[in-house]
Amino acid sequence: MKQKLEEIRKDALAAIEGAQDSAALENLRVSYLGKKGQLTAVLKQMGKLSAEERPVIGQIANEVREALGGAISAQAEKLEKAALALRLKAEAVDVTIPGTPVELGHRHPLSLILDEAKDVFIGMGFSIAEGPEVELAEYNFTRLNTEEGHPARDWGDTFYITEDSSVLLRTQTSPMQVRAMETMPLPLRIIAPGRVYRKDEVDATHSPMFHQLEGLVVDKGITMADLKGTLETLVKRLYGPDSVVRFRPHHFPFTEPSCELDVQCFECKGQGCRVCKNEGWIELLGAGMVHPKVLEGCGIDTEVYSGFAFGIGLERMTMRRFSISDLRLIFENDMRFLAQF
Ligand code: 2U9
Repeated sequence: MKQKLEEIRKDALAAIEGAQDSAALENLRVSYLGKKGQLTAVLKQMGKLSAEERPVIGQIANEVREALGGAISAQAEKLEKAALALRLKAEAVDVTIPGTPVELGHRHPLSLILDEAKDVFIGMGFSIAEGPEVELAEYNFTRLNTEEGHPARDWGDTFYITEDSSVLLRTQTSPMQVRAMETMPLPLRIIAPGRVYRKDEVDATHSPMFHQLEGLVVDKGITMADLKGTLETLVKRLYGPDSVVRFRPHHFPFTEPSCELDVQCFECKGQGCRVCKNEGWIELLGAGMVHPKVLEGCGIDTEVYSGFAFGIGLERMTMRRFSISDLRLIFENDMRFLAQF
């Protein structure tokens, strides 16, 4: 039996040292020290020994059990450390490597131009009006001196919401200004930027939805001089102090007198070239003195107050500023186009 015990110690220690994982180690523990283990089987034979042999063999058996138990614990600790070291290596995070760059967005060219124009007007004491895009014909036309039968009211040009033509998608941001004149105290200095809608087929210069920036000043003693000074300042702030502007007579139902403002072609200084289609001048906006009927429609005494207004097509201004040849580029959100701004 002594020889058997020595044999078990030798084989077990070798097998324990060779165990590659905790499962193999547990199997070894069961096969040697378990209820049906090899060492347990030998110990069950102890009854057959003489009184002299029993204590001797018993001591050796205990030494073997302790040796195996110790070896198993040591191997388990070794395997745990190895597993931890493996995990630490596999899950190591190198905090010094550069982070994943987050692609930053940037403002759309239309927003860049709108922000610039807003800054100029806010610098001149204007505030910004907001208003509904779904509007009443009353505010979009009637209150702007655009009576029934005017071509702008045609179903072919305007997106109507109701059959009776009383509700529509606003064709200009002027309705916001009418609402402001009805509700805000005078004097008034506001700009009204926003989306407007007209029944146009999409092509390089037209879109059924586009953006306008309109402005309105109502105060005592406002004249065309205020209109011309304000708009010339806008152009010089947007296109540089050497910009040259000219005013041409025009007609709008909501302003009298009306005019259009041209800026001298930056390319040819008025000689005529491809950029300005040989005109020498580029049309930028429309404006005029607010028609007395429009003021009176808002309860404003035209003996005391007068005002001027203007309207700018923002896409047109943006295309000119960034030499964009096709309006559709502004709406298509092609990143190859947008990444240039
Ligand atoms: C009120 C009274 C008058 C706004 C004005 C224009 C001239 C004008 C066009 C420019 C390019 C529209 O986007 S566009 O096609 N607009 O030429 N707009 S005067 O006049 C107003 C506005 C509000 C109460």
